[in-house]
Amino acid sequence: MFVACAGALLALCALAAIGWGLHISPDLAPRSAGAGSTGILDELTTSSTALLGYEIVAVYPHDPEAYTQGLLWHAARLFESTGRYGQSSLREVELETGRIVREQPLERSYFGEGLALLNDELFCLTWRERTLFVLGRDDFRFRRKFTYDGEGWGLTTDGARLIMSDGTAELTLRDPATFAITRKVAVRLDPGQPPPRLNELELVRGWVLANAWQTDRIAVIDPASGAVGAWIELAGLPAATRPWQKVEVLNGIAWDQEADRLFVTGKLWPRLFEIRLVMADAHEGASAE
Ligand SMILES: [Ca+2]
Repeated sequence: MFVACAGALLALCALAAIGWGLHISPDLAPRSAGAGSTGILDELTTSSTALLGYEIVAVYPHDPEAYTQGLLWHAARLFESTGRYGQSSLREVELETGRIVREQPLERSYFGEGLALLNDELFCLTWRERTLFVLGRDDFRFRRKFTYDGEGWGLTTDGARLIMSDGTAELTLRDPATFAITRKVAVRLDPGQPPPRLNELELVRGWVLANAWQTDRIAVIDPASGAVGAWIELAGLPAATRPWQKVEVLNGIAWDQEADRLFVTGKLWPRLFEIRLVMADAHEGASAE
């Protein structure tokens, strides 16, 4: 009886594994590289909202213990910030292996959030601790800190200003020397559309890409007007490597500007994806929601 049950269980597991493999293998097959991954963003306008989809270009390992809050690429280096009290850290990660090259933990009383790089300094937000840490890019040493009002969620930069999200549908532009707010930008939505809770950010081709918390979507926002040029629909990304694996929400966007590679991952995802944006649909004068 035991042998029969164990055999049935094994058969079920094998079937599940085969089913899972069949399900994901076509998606995971690398596509031809070289066409550029984000060029389609240059075709967007602020007067209509497009719906974009994706193709998987490459799949890399990602620390399944990393509660990803910030992700960025600079000069062949991948930087990541992670959250949760007692587990928050700033890391430099090797893309191909997921190995942590360098790590700076935050004190247990801080919940790490968004991450931006400006010149040779890393700016790391915290969630409810109202503290921004500034660290050296290459030595990960703490240099300065600033305080701010409200919650810290996502952070990116346009090369001159820091751009921050706080879990609302509003972005704040800030002076990197003082972290003072220089401008607020409310995301423009169609009437009746639920306001997205903007989380991890990345500036790509002049647009702010923002993870909309607890969705599989990224908003493509014009930081000057707040207009949404597109939504990127990322539903179906095979985040887990096992069907029973617990993964959290999509969060984490990085752009390799030189090679035009776009990376996305999520909280506790064992995978990090390089994707190419493709047009899925377009709505003149209307949101894709
Ligand atoms: Ca980012």
